[in-house]
Amino acid sequence: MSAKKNRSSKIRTEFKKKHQSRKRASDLTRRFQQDKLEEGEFRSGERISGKGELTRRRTIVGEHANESTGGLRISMQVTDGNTLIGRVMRVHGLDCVVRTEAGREFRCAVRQVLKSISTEQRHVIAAGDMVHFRPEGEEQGIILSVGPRHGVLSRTSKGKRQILVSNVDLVVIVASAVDPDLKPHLIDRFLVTAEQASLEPVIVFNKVDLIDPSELMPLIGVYAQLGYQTILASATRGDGIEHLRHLVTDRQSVFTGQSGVGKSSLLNGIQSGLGLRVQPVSQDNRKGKHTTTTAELIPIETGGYLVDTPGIRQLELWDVTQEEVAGLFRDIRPYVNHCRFPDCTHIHEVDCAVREAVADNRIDPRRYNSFVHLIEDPSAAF
Ligand SMILES: Nc1nc2c(ncn2[C@@H]2O[C@H](COP(=O)(O)OP(=O)(O)O)[C@@H](O)[C@H]2O)c(=O)[nH]1
Ligand SMILES: [Mg+2]
Ligand SMILES: [Zn+2]
Repeated sequence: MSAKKNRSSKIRTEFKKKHQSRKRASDLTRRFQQDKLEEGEFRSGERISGKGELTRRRTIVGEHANESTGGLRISMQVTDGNTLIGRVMRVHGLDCVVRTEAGREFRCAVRQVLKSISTEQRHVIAAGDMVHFRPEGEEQGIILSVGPRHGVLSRTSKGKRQILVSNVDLVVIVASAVDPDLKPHLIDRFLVTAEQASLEPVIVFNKVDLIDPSELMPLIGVYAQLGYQTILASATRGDGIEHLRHLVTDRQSVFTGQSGVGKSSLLNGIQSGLGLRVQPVSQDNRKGKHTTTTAELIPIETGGYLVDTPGIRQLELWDVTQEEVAGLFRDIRPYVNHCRFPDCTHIHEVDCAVREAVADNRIDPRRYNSFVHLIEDPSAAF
């Protein structure tokens, strides 16, 4: 196992040394993205990168790769050497805006063949996707293929799965200590969403300038014990901004949380000059009227992307079934197989190991309450 791992990382290192030594050292995202592509269906294709964007380049790692991933399909499409790789910043209907690693943006349409492949999904392309495209002029292009996805946030709408954003590395759950009041139940909901998508969450408690931070310690203690990273922040005073910036650099991060908690303020703090609109808490009653329902990526100057989800109120509990919920609470999960009834809901049954653990304080009663709320009202509005 470990020998295999070592071997592949060695291959990758040699590859970087040999072929990427001219790249800037700060260019981790790009390297990361290329590694991703090499592992997926782009593997055996010709890869285009580097200074002259349209120069052809062979993917060295491909020689070491096994052939089981079906990369041939792609290589046929890129033989003219006139293709680029980019990341989808946002989707507008059947068009989308794709950004290359050099920062050029192209408005791209989706190739007909790809459209017809898309039977399961409403859109074959989602924000965050890595795509291969053929430029048509300076600002337009045609998407030929979509790279493998990880970190997908999706929801089912009218019986169809809609991918909101793909290739997410981090979910930043923003809560405010006050104004609006701290709602730990809401944090727990977002945690469930992150767990379900297997995404790393970090919990930010913003507006700590308005409270005595020691008030938050019991709550933070519970989350820390579950292994969740927490940050105390104040967008106005600057607390926690450096830490956050460090976390999001070279990754694709989704910020989520109730409106008014300071998401835009934090994002503006992370990237000066971003200029997202900050709204007084009380004026936020007209949610999502004129906005789209898709996500939008914002490039970070130091590398990485922030994902803004303007028309999406919050990360909701997409595609989480009721039976699944207990397993998505890290503290409840260990007990679910010890209940008397295999289909125990952990709410009212006798001999319920979960309820016993709550009674003994082995599970935090407040967390259990969140669980019950979530089961009883999965789509509760906040
Ligand atoms: N006191 C204080 N106010 C903040 C802080 N962060 C944001 N705010 C205020 O909270 C309100 C909502 O901020 P905004 O960034 O628009 O929240 P969003 O809806 O989550 O994007 C604005 O009036 C901000 O000035 C903070 O750390 N401390
Ligand atoms: Mg905002
Ligand atoms: Zn039970």
